[in-house]
Amino acid sequence: MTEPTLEAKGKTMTKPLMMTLDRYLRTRERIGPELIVTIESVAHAVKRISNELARAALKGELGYSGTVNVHGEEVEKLDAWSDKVFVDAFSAGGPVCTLISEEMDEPRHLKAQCTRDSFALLYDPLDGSSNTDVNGALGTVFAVRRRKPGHGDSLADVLAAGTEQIAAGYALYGPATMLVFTVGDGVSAFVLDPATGKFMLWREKITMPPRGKTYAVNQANAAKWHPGARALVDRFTGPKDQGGGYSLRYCGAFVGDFHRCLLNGGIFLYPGEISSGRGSAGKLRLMYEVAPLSMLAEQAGGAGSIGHGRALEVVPGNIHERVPVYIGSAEEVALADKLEVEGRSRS
Ligand code: P6P
Repeated sequence: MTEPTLEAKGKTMTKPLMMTLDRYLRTRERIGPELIVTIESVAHAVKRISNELARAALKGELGYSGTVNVHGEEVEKLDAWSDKVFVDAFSAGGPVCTLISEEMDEPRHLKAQCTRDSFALLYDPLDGSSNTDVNGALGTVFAVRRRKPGHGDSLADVLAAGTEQIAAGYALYGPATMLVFTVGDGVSAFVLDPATGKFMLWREKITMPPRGKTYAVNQANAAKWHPGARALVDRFTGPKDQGGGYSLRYCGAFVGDFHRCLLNGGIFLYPGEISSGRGSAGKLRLMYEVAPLSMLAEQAGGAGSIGHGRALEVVPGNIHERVPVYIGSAEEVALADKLEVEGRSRS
């Protein structure tokens, strides 16, 4: 029996099909047993993080850990704790043999789990963690890639374009905890029912509006951007009859800003900066932030770009490589690319 596809009727939603994540995973031909186990383990880690975030203030678990990560960013207590939740969830057996995390300088090789059909899991356990202490939006981002047989400790097979991802998704910890992912045949969203601890299907085959009304960027950095990025934001803030009239919505968590684009349309951008070192490529990391969300964007009919090319075609030089990012509705991303190219040709 094929389940009726849940159709979104405008913004009002038909009642969820009351289908659990576990059952949904088993109705999809593209999802084999190893990927089912992997996505269910992600969901388990997300539930633990969701529960902890709800109680952290009461338990005195907010604030900084006192350490700095490989990116030079202060590590929140919950960053480190969330990363350990993932390590624990995937070290107890299963098809994942390599963990690559924003919070780990080097990959974690789970050698005992390496077989011919192993996966690498790439993740940011707690995205937007500067929001932790102010009860703001937070997320988890993940991607799954197949490992090539005989990889050993080499990462050559993982350091490939994002088109190699076989699954990608995120959790958004907001008023509700949502899990949104794709395995390459459309984007599905689940909402965690606190009463049962089950992820319930909320929407499937989500399509991103081709154009939105909001843009998301840290505009305080405008003086450091290339001309194309400035021209793009000038367009959004200009007269409505000249393609402007947009509103700025920026929450400090990539996942939260992306989720708004996925459902309502619009664009998130974190441009590169005219400076040396880190700034020249912007802030966001390709392998466990930009590539996973770019897969989702494309699967929903949107786009993910680095300003002069498709983000999913970028081959990383290292696991923590940063890239500029313009992601969201197809029309806004195409405009971003156009203005970026024009800006560079003039400078
Ligand atoms: P800024 C969070 O640290 C993050 O990686 C993204 O989730 C977020 O969009 C961005 O950085 C915010 O950066 O420079 O605006 O604080």
